[in-house]
Amino acid sequence: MKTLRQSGFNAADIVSDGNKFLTGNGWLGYRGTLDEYGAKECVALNIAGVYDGVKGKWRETVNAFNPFFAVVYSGKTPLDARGENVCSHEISLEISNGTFSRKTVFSVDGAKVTLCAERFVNAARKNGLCSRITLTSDKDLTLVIKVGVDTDIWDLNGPHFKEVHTSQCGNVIEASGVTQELGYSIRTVCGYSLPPENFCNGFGTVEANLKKGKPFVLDRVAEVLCGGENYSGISYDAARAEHLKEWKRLWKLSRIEISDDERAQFALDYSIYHLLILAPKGEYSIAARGLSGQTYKGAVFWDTEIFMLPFFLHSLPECAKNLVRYRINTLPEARKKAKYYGYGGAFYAWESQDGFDACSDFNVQDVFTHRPVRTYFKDKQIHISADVAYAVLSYYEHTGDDGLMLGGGLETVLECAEFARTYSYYNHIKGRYELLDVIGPDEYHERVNNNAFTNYMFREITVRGIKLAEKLQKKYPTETEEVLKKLPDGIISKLKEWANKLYLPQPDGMGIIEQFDGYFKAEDVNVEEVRSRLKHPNEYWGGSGGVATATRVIKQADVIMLFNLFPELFSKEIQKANYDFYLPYTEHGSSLSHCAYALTACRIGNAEGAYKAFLDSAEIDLRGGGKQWAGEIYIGGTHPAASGGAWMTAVYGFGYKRKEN
Ligand code: IFM
Repeated sequence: MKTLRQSGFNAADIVSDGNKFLTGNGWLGYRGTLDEYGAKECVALNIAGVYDGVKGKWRETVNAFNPFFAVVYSGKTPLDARGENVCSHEISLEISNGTFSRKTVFSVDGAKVTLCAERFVNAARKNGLCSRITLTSDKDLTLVIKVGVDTDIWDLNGPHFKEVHTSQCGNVIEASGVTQELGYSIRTVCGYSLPPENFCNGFGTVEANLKKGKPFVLDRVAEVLCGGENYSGISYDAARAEHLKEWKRLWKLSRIEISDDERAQFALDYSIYHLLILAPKGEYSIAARGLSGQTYKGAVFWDTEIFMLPFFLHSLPECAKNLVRYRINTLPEARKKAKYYGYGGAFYAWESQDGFDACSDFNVQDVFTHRPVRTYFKDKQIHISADVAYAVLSYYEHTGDDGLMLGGGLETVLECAEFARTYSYYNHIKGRYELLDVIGPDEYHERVNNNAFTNYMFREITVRGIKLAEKLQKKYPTETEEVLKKLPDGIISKLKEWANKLYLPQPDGMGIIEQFDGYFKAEDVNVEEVRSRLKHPNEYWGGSGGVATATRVIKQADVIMLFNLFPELFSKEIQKANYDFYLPYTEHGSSLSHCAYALTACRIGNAEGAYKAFLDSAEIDLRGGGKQWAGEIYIGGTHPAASGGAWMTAVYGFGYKRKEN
């Protein structure tokens, strides 16, 4: 498997390299940064599913203290990749085993000193991460390495720790803190193969007496520990061995080989790598920007259910179960949210932090006025509940896991359907139920009526949910009755009647499904025209006054998403007509968009379009692409939904033919 390599140093790439060279193990993510970097260079050791909020700021995932700070000194001169004494510099990521390496050659007092460092987040153990520094010189030389656990860490909405303490005991340095809001106690503990001296505030020094041509090695074995967890003290070599073994297992279960196309092979390997480093190690889920930082508050979006889950279902079903369980476990929060807005059933969090909806009513900041903009993602993007139900049903389709369906799965699906039923409005004149005042996947058009994606999704999950209930009723009448008893009386018959009468927008004479009521009446301009109207590069295109709002230009695949989720419902001709119609209006302002078009392109036989969109999705983090700003809010990081979408395109698109019309 190819290694990702990059030679030379460019300060402008520091942030995007942090994403591109990310390592992780599903619980911890360590950005692709250098040992000598600090908070300013966005070093981060991100923890999945551990949240904290600072008063007046958004709650987000917590970054742990950084165990791998190190600067090598020759006298007072630091050996720093940004310095003038650098002869060569290279970083690499071994995607076959999740190891990040750097090799920098310095010119020091007439000697050539090579600094190598490798780092991995232990795939075999949730808390662990290791690093080995190797120094070699072509002359005898004494250097000093400043090492330590850096407590000055990068945060978007921090600082998250109060009561920060550092200490040293023998070879081990520890930094601990308690989070501000929820009071989690989190420690970063790091053991060194040589004891650091001169300890002060989490840092110490190790003297390196280099003998010509003889490597000097310093190992660091770190763990991030919550509450009363204990430091394991495992050796570097033992940790390395278990880590490599686990990566071998992961690739064995997930590699896809592509013949005669190195570029596509690497792009797909890289995408799968990004999914593997996020594979949850427990009943928690995956954030929209993975473990690359705190963007989007470290929250879980529909990205996981619709774009990533398929990979896990096919490759690592035990992780898929964790992802589905996460939603089942957060059903009480979804019920609360539905109730809060005045509905029944379960309205899932648009930005879920353990079920709590972290989405703000003002999720974008205007670049001109610097004022928060009222956005309606939280209260109107109701398709999230259909996405969750769809995921539960897909899990069942793949695994036949009756136990999980009786243990919360069926309840979740029916409650999501019930939510939509209570949200809907009965149009007496037209004799049908309608879903009014919603946002579909295209977030630039807020508060629209009868978004086709939303209506079809709810109809399908309702019909399939009822079938599931009937099947379970036959197999396990008592247990199923117990489940139904927890739900509103007569829920099945009410849902049946509702689903039969729910309005499903139909293709017009040209075969086009209108994205929402009135979409065709919006200004008919393409993406480039709308882009040319921007007055600021980071301006938000949607909301009440956005450049796209009154036009047909959409942020991301919307109607097209339907064809990927329900290909059997639409003929090839309809899919093609809609693909051709919507593509020129699609900005791909979301990383979820390219793969949706890629998948449909595969189905309609548009190989060229499919291949281009596949690469746009699979290479997004290799190219350092994707929007970095929504108004004044930073939204950069990795794009695991695009990685999942690339995987789907390879498997469901290029590699697999579904039964369809
Ligand atoms: O879930 C997406 C959404 O569809 C578009 N905005 C970004 C979110 C997180 O990726």
